[in-house]
Amino acid sequence: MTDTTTGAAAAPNPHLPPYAARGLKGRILSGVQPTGNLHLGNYLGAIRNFARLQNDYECLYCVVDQHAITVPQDPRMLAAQTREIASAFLAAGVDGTKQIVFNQSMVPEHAQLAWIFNCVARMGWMSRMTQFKDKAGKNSENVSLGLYAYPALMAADILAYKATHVPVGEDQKQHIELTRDIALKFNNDYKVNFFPITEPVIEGAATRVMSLRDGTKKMSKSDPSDQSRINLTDDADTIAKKFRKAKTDAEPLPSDLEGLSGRPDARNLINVYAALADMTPEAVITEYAGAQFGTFKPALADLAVAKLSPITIKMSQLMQDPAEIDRILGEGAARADAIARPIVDQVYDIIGMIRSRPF
Ligand code: AQP
Repeated sequence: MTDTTTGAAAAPNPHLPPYAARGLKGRILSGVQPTGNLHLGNYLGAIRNFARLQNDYECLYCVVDQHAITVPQDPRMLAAQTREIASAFLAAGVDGTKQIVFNQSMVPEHAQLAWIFNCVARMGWMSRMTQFKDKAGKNSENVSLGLYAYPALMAADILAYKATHVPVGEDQKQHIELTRDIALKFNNDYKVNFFPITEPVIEGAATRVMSLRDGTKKMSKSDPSDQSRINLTDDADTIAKKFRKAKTDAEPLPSDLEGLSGRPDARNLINVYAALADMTPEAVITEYAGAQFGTFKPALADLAVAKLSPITIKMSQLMQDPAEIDRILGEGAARADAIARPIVDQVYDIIGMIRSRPF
């Protein structure tokens, strides 16, 4: 930066966050759970946007392994799945040398701040979280305390970095609203203007990709039916077969979006096509007006294979070198920690907890 009157290099403004001084719009934090079966919904709802946003924001992309253990995980699988998610970030175009890619448990400030937020968030707020109700179902007495407190840890993931924006799918909107409530309550309780009020970034034509077996249910890693989702590790034949077998009705495609009302399975496939082709759903329906699914599904399968195959291939190349992935995660964690540590130290100071450690 130069001073326009003197031509001399201007002194950096000490009050600006470092990303603002670099001309960036804000700081992003987003995470994905290493719970296996990374799918098209995770890609279109979140991971694809990670790479798209990286030129305008300082980005931290996190494999949230502490969230994963809110439900039982096989220890042998957790590490492999953590590496798989990190590979997906990189294969989808995230630049691991410029952006920060790491796993949550390597940065202790997430858990430290989560405890504080457990004491800020109210029971009533947590009880209203629809994801908890969906996941706990009728079994709420037997699920882990961690599953209930999950949104407070998610708020900590975001606010440990004072992140300004969080790219997520539609299903996470309520958790971001809770993060905003926690930030506001902390600021009010301690009479500080410390945490930012984070904005969700919910972008694209497929912010809520639905199951291929039931267009009223979210596509999900934990759905017992593998036919319900396109996994990022599926090969071209499997992708084509899954789209061919996707549940639809017997009607041809309508000529406008209104004609899709009451047809959730058809609506889902149109949205997925639109997102993959970077078109609007209106443009897709205009192109395929009157077409039978026998025509539309193979076109969708071809498009999905063309878009996903390069990512799948890159992911499997990256996963052949687990030591390199671990190196990237470790380096990312050190950079993440350098941002989070002073922020969480300030939080302890605001609360009145003594910080006199000699290290
Ligand atoms: N179906 C979806 N459509 C669009 N976006 C989605 N996301 C998840 N499912 C869809 C987005 O993907 C990111 C990572 O999600 P996650 O793994 O942290 O947790 P989740 O939302 O609970 O995803 P799953 O696939 O449904 O996992 P399970 O079955 O383990 O609960 C988030 O940004 C999410 O919005």
